[in-house]
Amino acid sequence: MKSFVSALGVLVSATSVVAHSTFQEFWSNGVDEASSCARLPLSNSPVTSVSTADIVCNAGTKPVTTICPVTAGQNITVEMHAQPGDRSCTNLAIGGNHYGPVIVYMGKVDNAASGTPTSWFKIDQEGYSPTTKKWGTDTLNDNCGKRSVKVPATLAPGNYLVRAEAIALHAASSAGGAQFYMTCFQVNVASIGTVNPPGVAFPGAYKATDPGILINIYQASSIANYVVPGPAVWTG
Ligand SMILES: *[C@@H]1O[C@H](CO)[C@@H](O)[C@H](O)[C@H]1NC(C)=O
Ligand SMILES: [Cu+2]
Repeated sequence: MKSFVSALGVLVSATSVVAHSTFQEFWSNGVDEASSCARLPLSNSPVTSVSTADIVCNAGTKPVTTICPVTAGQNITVEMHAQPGDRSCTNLAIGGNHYGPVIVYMGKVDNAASGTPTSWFKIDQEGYSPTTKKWGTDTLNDNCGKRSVKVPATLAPGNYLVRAEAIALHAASSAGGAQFYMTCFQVNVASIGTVNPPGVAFPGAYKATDPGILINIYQASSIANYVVPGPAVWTG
């Protein structure tokens, strides 16, 4: 019995680690840039405080010098997986009932290899659809962890960080229970556009009590009109 219990303990802790995930890879208009311009987090553990610096680009990242080329009006793709370096489509991108929205932000910066934006605008989001009963994270899992987003055509050229985020809400019915998984990618946008859209600050954009962050997702009535946290999407 004792060995059964300890084996169960190992199984349970292994499962909860497997459920954690990281946005790891980046594609520019269909070209696989792998993790070359990703500020990879040191672990796949979530950030749970919306008010610390960790909410910007995760809790400690590996420095990287590459800046991926991006063209305004074309698509970029962010790719999430559970384990570092594992791009297998047979493993869920984010499992363990880690349901929630998937959001992509960009922020302008002088040098994407060293700087961190003070202002972020949202270019894409998927919350919950009562019709399909799918969360953004379900769609990620349906697409082997990939989500493609159009970089607005009117965006001004220059260095930016792309901030890809999944928020797991399986334990979000108490404050501090939501789990934030984000990675920042270093990019340079080529563009004939001129727009510098208004943005929000991290920390600051989210509150622990936002309706999309403090929520019981097991109650159909509370997710029927799910409100994704942060500002409105800017599409250019
Ligand atoms: C490009 O991104 C948009 C979302 O901004 C998406 O609807 C579209 O399917 C993407 N196109 C491709 C080819 O992935
Ligand atoms: Cu988790």
